[in-house]
Amino acid sequence: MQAKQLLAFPVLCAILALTVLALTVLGVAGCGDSSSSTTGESSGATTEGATTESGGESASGANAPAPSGDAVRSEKVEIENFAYSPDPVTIQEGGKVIWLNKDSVAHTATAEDGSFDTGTIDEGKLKSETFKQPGTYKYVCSIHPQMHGTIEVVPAG
Ligand SMILES: [Cu+2]
Repeated sequence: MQAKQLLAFPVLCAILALTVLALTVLGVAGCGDSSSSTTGESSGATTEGATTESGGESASGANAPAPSGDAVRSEKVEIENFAYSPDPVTIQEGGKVIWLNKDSVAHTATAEDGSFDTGTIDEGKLKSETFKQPGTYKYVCSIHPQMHGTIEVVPAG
């Protein structure tokens, strides 16, 4: 009789302990699921930010000037916010300047001495001029005369 009771008690305790353990494990597993999915989301956002940064670096690298100090055969001038950029520009004789209008209004590149005139350059459009004679060419926008630019044409060689 006594022996039976002694045996039954630890068995009952063991069953209770296992039940508590099982519930605890289930509870922990549930918490673990929700917290791990949250971690996944935040690490995804971090990756996006890093991608944007590296994209910016490569874009600025593409805009870097050529390492050579020699005058170039052609130069692109962007027109933005009623200004020519870069300004002044230097090209070789026989080279050309290409203007790109990034404004939403039309502009021109018109020589002060009348030696060249691109005519109207509409929004998003390109116009180019070739310069055969070395010299300094000052130009304006015939629509907005306050806009000024300069082209230096140097002898080839
Ligand atoms: Cu203009």
